[in-house]
Amino acid sequence: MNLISGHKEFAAPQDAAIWDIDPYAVETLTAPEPYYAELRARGAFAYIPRYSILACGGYEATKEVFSDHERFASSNGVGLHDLKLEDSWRAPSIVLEVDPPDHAANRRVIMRALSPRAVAGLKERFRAAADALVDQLIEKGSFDAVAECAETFPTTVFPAAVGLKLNDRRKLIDYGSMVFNGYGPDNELRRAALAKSDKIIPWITRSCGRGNLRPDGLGATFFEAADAGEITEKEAELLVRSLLSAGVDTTVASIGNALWCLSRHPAEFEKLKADPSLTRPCFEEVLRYTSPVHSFCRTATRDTEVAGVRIEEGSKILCVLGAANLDESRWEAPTRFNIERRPTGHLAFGVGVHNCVGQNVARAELDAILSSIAEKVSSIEPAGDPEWRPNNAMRFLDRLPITFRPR
Ligand code: OVM
Repeated sequence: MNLISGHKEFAAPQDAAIWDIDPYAVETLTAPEPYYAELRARGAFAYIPRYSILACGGYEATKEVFSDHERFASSNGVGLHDLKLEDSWRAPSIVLEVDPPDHAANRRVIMRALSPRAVAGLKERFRAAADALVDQLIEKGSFDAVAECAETFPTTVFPAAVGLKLNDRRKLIDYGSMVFNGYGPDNELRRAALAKSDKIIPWITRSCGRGNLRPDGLGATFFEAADAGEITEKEAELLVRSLLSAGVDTTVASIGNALWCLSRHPAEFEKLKADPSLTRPCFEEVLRYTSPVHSFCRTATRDTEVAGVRIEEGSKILCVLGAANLDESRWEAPTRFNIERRPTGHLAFGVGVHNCVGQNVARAELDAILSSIAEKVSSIEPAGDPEWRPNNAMRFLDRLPITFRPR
């Protein structure tokens, strides 16, 4: 078997367009909408020769691949590298990078830790932290919403909720960069992120140990499951690692992207101020409109067919969630940011057995920060050009200068 970009090389299927694009070029990652549109226009799947992958971005095909864990496995990895064919830079996640039936038991342990009741218990602290931060930002007036809000808020409240004793914002952000850039090809982004391994991995590993988690945090519940014999000690540590992998960059992206949307669509912010019950629909629309996780892969477990395209066993499929969430055949005026849309069925949290298990925590964080802003801020104004931060799996900002005027 020939390996290409870490997975099995396969030929273009007969009915798929062949497209010589680099989805991982910095220009594509920082301005993806034209790539999303062209991907959808080329049919259900496009074969990309340089990586030997099939990319899909139409809503229906993307949803079909993502929903069917029997035909499209996660255990070969959700990035380009096939975890079954190559050693990875980290041990595979026991929830993200695993298939049923093993997946279910591990996911159940996380679901218990992140239950609606457990998350309800965090809301007051999230809101108090949001209020304190928003007061500070109003005091400043103009600031970089990435460094001073989007990165600050989750790296303050989330490690505290997990019960992490060794909190270090910078290391959490650098680890997130390793995880999400790690899903891409061996490009400059991936190499630069993984170059920090020597500093970050020992710290993350230590942070996930039982002794470094407070007994009242979410992480400690995994060790209760270990004590009950439900999972092993090592598995409990890996579940803490999953929280730290999945819970930081995703919410950093969501907050930054939300402030980008609201600062560029002031009429939508006016709607939010007038009706606080739009906080949650506003977040869902930010997710649909910006897709913080822009793409994840699946691997065909057998010869199969989707939308009339024959897919051979072992094919790596790049599911471009960002493209599916802007598909004009699924959404009316998809390029319009409309917080009253209520975009049920968006794929930003995935779909199927692997759909985001932390979505209640994400919603609680965004609810806290957006409600606080809607109550305290009269206008969110651009104070300079936004800069996007290229990342092999995330769509988020590097810099967003804005001004908060008090209400
Ligand atoms: C994990 C993990 C890592 C990254 C993302 C994710 C979006 C999960 O290590 O389990 O979900």
